[in-house]
Amino acid sequence: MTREDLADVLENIALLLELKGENPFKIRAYRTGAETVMQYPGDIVEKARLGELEGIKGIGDALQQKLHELASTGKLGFWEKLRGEFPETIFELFDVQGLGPKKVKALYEELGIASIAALKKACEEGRVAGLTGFGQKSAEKIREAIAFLETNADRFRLGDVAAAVEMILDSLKSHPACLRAEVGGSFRRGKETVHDLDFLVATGDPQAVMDHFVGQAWVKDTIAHGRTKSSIRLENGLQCDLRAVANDEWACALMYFTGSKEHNVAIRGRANDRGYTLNEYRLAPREGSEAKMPPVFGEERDLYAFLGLDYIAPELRENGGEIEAAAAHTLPRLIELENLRGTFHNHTTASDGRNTVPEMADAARELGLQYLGIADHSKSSFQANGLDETRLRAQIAEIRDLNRRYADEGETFRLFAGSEVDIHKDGSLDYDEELLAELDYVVASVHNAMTLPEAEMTARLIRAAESPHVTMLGHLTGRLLLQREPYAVDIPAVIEACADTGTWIELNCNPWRLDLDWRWWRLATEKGVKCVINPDGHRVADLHYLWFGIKQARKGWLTRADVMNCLPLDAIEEALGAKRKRG
Ligand code: DGT
Ligand code: CA
Ligand code: CA
Ligand code: ZN
Repeated sequence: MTREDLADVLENIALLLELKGENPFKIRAYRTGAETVMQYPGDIVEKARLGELEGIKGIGDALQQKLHELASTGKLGFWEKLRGEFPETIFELFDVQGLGPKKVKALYEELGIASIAALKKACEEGRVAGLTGFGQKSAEKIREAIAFLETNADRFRLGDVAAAVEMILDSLKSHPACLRAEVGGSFRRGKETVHDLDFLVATGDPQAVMDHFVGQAWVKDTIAHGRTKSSIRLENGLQCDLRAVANDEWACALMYFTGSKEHNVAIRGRANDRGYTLNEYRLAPREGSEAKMPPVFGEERDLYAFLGLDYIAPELRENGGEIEAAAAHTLPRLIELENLRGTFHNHTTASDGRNTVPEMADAARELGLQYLGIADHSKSSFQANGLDETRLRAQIAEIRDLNRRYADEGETFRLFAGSEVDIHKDGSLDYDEELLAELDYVVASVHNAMTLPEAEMTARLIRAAESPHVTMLGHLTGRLLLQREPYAVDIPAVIEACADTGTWIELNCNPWRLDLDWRWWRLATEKGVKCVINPDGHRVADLHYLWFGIKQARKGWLTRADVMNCLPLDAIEEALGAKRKRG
């Protein structure tokens, strides 16, 4: 039992009680309990197991008993009984965007719908549109949401597989017969979502490494178990392939299994033009060609060099011009994690974050950053406990105080007082000019009215960019990977407006967002728009999201010069004020 397991059960109880139409206070108690379990600073699982939850705010008597039963026995009678009253598949319905408990309840009670398959059928047969509170338009929305789920059903967010990659690589490298191990495929290329993981080892004893790979505790199913190829499935459904090659095949194999397929095809064409065949194991003279035998390639770099190319970083291997640039020696020197000097979009306990300003600051200092921007939610984001004017002014004062203390202590670290300010439907901002002017910077974001028509949404974002106080636009398209499509917005037009006004665009590194998408950054930098890599951190651990952001930035061909938060402290201070100076 983990903290997440306990919280999940409480959350799911709340959902089912809602379907049963139970007392809202009781439902609220389970939700609060789940949140408390997630946030509790100590070992809550152990406390629950020992029955020592008394006195913890947010966990009432009834919940204490249940958590104790769950943590000590791994089961909860109440929960087993409750879930027995519903078909197991009913939870699927909560994954459909736009379906909350009220709608699920109506679908279940009125139409007996308890699975996505049944819901889809009912939509097609026009039964959903006829239901009170639904109508033609909402039935159409549900159909679209189901289609979206179906196309994403077998993919995983980068952030949801990174820990598994590390775990499996460590395990492979720990085997004595493993000479080298690496992850390839879409994960190595830093794609925002992946279908499966592709591991590669160099070894003189492939069978031993394969046996080791399929024999680990985390293997739920073994899909294939051969001498040089195996596939397993993890508990969460993620498939992991492993290939074993000889050490002198490593470079060709790693390039092949990293892909992309389109990159491989183009590289193979280039080899072919030079009289060679290239496959997943080796480069060899084509039959009948005059080409001489190539040397053994130790690293991918040597293989690229043999074909007249500079080394191409995995993130660029999408056949988007990287091969031509490598041939012309014009590849950019891509940004690296070490280049970041600070970040700007971070939340604290003042709005919906989990850590205080000083805690976030300490975590940033520990990461070696020179500055940290605090940008809590603004007042309209009441669901995220957004700050009203009084609270924001108090926070600005707190930040100024902390900065004085750092200065007194001879620390060069600095906090910046910002805000993630809601952009209203008409493009106006959530605070008045006077307060905005007191802030060091503003991240302007859309958090409501996300379904505006494209022209209105575009005008809304452009108007925000035109404010002299808006330093940067936050999570520009609002997408949630595998869950919510981007807003309808004319991205090139917004990029153009940002270029005209000197507004920066955020690359939000929260693994659910990774927004703006890497495919747009080459256009943005071409237009002269600057990027800011922000974790959208809600707790200290989230600062590590920066790693995902760097991956996306590299996929977008960004260099340190394109990214504002690579600037050292003195330069960033000036840059933050530049737009207001333009007037
Ligand atoms: P994914 O798993 O859908 O997120 O994307 P990838 O790129 O990881 O694709 P995957 O797992 O099917 O294959 C891993 C790599 O193996 C792929 O990036 C390139 C290489 N590969 C797979 N199939 C082919 C193929 O038919 N032709 C070529 N040239 N390469 C292939
Ligand atoms: Ca893959
Ligand atoms: Ca694969
Ligand atoms: Zn936001």
